[in-house]
Amino acid sequence: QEQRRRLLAVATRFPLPSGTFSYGTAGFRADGATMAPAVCRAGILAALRSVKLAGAAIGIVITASHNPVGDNGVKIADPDGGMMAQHWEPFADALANAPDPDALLQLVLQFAKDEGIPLGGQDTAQVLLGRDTRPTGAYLLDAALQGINAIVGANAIDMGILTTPQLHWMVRSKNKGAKASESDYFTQLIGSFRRMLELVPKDKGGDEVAKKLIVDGANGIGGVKLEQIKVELSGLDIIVRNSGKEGEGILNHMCGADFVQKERVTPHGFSPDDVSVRCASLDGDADRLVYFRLSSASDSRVDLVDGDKILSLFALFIREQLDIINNSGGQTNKSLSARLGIVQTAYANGASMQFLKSLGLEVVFTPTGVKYLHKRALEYDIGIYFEANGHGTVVFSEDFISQLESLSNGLSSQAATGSAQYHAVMRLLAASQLINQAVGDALSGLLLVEAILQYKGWSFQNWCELYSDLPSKQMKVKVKDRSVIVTTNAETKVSQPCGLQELIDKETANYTHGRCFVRPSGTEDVVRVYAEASTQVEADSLTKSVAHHVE
Ligand code: 16G
Ligand code: ZN
Repeated sequence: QEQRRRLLAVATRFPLPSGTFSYGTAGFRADGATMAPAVCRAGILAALRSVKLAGAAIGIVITASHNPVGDNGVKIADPDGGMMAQHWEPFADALANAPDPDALLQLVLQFAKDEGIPLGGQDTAQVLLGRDTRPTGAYLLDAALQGINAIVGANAIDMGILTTPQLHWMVRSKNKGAKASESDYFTQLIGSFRRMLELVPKDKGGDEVAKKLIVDGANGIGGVKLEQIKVELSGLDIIVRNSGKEGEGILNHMCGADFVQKERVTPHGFSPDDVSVRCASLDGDADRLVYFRLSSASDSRVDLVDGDKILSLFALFIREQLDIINNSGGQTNKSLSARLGIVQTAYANGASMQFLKSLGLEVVFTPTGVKYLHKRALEYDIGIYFEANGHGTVVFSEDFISQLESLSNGLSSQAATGSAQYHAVMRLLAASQLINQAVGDALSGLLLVEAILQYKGWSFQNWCELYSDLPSKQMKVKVKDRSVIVTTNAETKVSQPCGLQELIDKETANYTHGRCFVRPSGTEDVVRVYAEASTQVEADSLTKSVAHHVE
């Protein structure tokens, strides 16, 4: 009775606006001012999910990532810190679109019955909440709290203004029974970064690797957090631009990882004086990371290091440590059995795939969206995934981590802590602590990049030269109904409408190294066209001619 009363009351307080919500690739997203009903319902859903999972902590993040400051959104994290299990998405959609309080109540009761979710108990659910710096954030956080509190026995914990990956990390840590506050997060990041630097060979690091790093914070939360910890990152001299301070500019406007990766020009706040300095760019909620460098002092074009090249650096480093451990013929003849897998999407530059395969690595593809890549990466002992746009991380299996731990114990009991093998084991352990295994995290990714550059004694230029990107082009095409396009094979082929794939193949055959695919966007009402070819002119022209067939 109390449960029914609360649900009806909260649904009455947040009547549905016009338009429909769809959980999409990354949760619900819309104009921030219209989001309260959907966010409130996401709160109900998160609490139900926690009840279903025996009270395990669930996360809610209120953010619209790289989208304009007026937008906002809501996303739910599962107990392992990853994205909410996909089989709950249809319920999320139904709940968000329930037309009136009665319909909402019936939907919840029916779903609870079908899923075996016991309603009405005490202390049955806990939900951690975080939000980014958007002006509608506090208002929407309140709507989420009201949604959570509409489920009897649910406890909500507001973790404050955070990056998206911080909240995912907290959920994961909490459910592992580990410390889960923001200061615990920073302690882990700073501590493991320091250990990585201590393990840099003495002949490396030094002067080749410039300590200076300029970070474009997208005027979002990532810059704020980086300012907070940068003094503790010895070995790095970090300057934050677009830090989100009063007067520095608008969130994601002419800055941030999405802008830099798509436009390939310097973000707002950079000048010709920055030429040749290593720069990084985060997005508004700090789950995307790209690097860049001003190409010349005379214009604003940049040399871009995208997610593919970050992935390649990580893969190279991890592969090297595994080789040291297994081939050093050193103190122990125990070797590690580790399945190392790389996960990319169709947007990965063809040159990156060639490079990774030339290292003998297993490379697989999934559709766009972190939820698909992450899940696939978990199938390996070490799974490395990245989207070209800078979303990505490394995940380690528990079994592999315990193999490393026992190897390190064995080596130290043999007084072999000076061996190359021991150092490689310790580097992998430190990397597994530094990288955020819940979800892609620009801050932790940035520190891992910096540690690896120092380890290798590499400049930005050395990193760039791992391989050269094939020229590529992206275009959006506005269509009446994007759902008429259906794709298969990790979005590389069109299965519907009939005949479109043949047209794409025919156009592509006219170009050397030509590759092209089209897919309906998961976040906007458009169809995206992507093409690669051996010159920029050819890539542009292939994109254009295929876009013409889509219109
Ligand atoms: C979302 C996804 C991102 C993906 C993008 C594609 C997450 C956390 N974010 O931002 O991974 O690259 O959508 O957008 O999964 P699109 O479908 O509009 O091209
Ligand atoms: Zn983001």
